[in-house]
Amino acid sequence: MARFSIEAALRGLAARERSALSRIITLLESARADDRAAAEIVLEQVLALRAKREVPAIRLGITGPPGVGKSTFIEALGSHVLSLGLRVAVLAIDPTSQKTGGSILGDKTRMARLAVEPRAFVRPSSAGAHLGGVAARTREAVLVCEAFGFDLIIVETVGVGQSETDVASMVDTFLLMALPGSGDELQGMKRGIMELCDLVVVNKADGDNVVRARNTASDLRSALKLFGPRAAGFLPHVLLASAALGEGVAETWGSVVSHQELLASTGELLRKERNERRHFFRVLLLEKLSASFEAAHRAAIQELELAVLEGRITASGAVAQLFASTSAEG
Ligand SMILES: Nc1nc2c(ncn2[C@@H]2O[C@H](COP(=O)(O)OP(=O)(O)O)[C@@H](O)[C@H]2O)c(=O)[nH]1
Ligand SMILES: [Mg+2]
Repeated sequence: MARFSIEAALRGLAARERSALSRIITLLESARADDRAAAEIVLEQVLALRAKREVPAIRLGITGPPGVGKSTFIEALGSHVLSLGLRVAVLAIDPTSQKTGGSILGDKTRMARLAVEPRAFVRPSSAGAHLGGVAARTREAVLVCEAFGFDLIIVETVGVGQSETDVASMVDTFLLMALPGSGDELQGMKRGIMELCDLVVVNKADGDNVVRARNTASDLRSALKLFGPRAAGFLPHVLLASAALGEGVAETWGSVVSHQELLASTGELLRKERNERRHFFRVLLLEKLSASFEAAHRAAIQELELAVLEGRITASGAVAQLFASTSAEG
């Protein structure tokens, strides 16, 4: 990265300059040791700036299979929120984008208005192989967006693997997007996601799909009832939408706001925030611990890894041996 003036970037952030925001997020994403050191200084200031907010940002996670219309829907929802005079940021995690190289470009055109609007900010990041690492970086990017003063921060993630659990833990409201489909397809929907979500939007409820979408919505309502209400007796809303036609978008925003109000009035928002802080601390601690342990015992780790590869020792035996030898050193 080019020489980075921490002070200039922080001044820019406080003055709500999007270029400063981009530079800070790029710094946070860097794996270089000296960038990481600078990132820690920046994060301290970011947390201080964030703590000065009078009204917290609404943090909304959106997940769903590729092609369900997440990006199109975010453009519509974001535009609606902008029309209410609010500021919106979009952080998109796409583990598939590194392979195809196409989806980031696609997102730029699908979020054309948000990409140019001064009160909006769109940041795609390619998760690649290090999904865990990207989740930690996204968590930090959310903090920076909160410090910047966005009213709504959307984290878009593809519904694959662990990313949705991570994203659910860093947002207040978790929205699942589904396609109109048969009951069989819904059966295949991962139970874990159904348990995590606060809101379901059946998208593409347009043209020939309208009846199918209505049936899907009622199937989903029955399925969600089986899981029982969330904390505070909240049963996830199931809404129909057409991101392409801009239908169901204002209603979805209404549901997000009422979910947020419920979380605030029951103390759940505060509890989430505390859990989130602890989780974040643990994630950073683990990251640091594993990096410094690895650096201190690289040779021994490599030797044992080879023994594991060749079947000379079991994985758990190797870990036990490593810890026995390293703790003997003191
Ligand atoms: N008919 C219809 N098509 C849609 C709708 N929303 C998105 N699409 C189309 O579905 C495709 C995938 O959309 P995209 O937003 O990229 O999906 P993502 O992968 O979930 O982000 C695009 O060709 C969109 O134009 C909708 O509400 N109705
Ligand atoms: Mg997308």
